[in-house]
Amino acid sequence: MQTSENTKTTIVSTILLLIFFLAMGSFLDTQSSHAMFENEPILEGDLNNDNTVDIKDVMILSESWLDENSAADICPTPGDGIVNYLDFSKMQSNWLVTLDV
Ligand SMILES: [Ca+2]
Repeated sequence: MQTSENTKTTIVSTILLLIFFLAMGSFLDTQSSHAMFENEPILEGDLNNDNTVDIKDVMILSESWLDENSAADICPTPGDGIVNYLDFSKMQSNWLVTLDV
């Protein structure tokens, strides 16, 4: 019973975070489609390595929610052992950013 409630709470929390994340993204200015730092080789939050942080990356992170030892564990660098709101936050900071390669 407790596990079922925890699972339900986790799912609801994940959905709320996803909605929040998407809402924040819609308000972000797409001022630059390029990386902020010219020599930055890695775009944090680009979990599928297509040089853009977008909904595909959010889906990967959501599927890894609360997982340990996941490639989606990107914050704090080099990861803290769990995929959680810190990783969502880091991804949000690069939302819709695209690297020219
Ligand atoms: Ca990507």
